[in-house]
Amino acid sequence: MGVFFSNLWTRLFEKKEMRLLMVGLDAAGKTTVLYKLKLGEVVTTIPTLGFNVETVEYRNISFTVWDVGGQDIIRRLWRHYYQNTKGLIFVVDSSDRDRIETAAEELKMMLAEDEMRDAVLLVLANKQDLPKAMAAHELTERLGLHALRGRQWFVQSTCAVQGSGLYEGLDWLTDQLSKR
Ligand SMILES: Nc1nc2c(ncn2[C@@H]2O[C@H](COP(=O)(O)OP(=O)(O)O)[C@@H](O)[C@H]2O)c(=O)[nH]1
Ligand SMILES: [Mg+2]
Repeated sequence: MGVFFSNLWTRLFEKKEMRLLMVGLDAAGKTTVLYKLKLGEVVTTIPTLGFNVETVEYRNISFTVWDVGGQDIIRRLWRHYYQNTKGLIFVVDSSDRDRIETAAEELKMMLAEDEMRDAVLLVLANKQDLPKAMAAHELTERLGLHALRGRQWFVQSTCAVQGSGLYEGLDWLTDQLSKR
């Protein structure tokens, strides 16, 4: 899979350093996505108690990953990572109907951040292999994506454990970013 991505991202190599954030509720599948991409060494840092950040540097692109949700005191620390964000990847466990509203609220809060103003949004509708998974169109509705104004967004169905859909999702994202 790594080969696919190196081809995909040659388009962006000319450009300067960019940061992609990948967030979502815990257990959505973010860490699985990160490892499946095989971009490089995943570094886990714990800047403060209970707040794990995973990063991968790949050429001029840095991936920064953490779990959203939880206490406001931790929330404030996230801002440090928002700077220069070009793309937000929001990972959802499509089978987790109990927490889809929480996920929607978290997404809304992230997008309201000033530094996220120009970021394109890729939603990974993950765990599509599970029987009760919500389809992309239902997630689109539950996340309120049609109500977003002035935002480029896309929902990609994925199964991170198999790696399916990841390439397509990131292809969309890099397409959007290379157009800029
Ligand atoms: N069935 C299924 N399980 C998945 C998928 N993606 C991740 N998981 C599982 O969900 C759990 C949480 O994944 P993880 O990547 O740790 O989530 P994170 O908390 O968002 O980093 C793990 O047991 C994964 O194996 C998927 O597409 N389908
Ligand atoms: Mg994780």
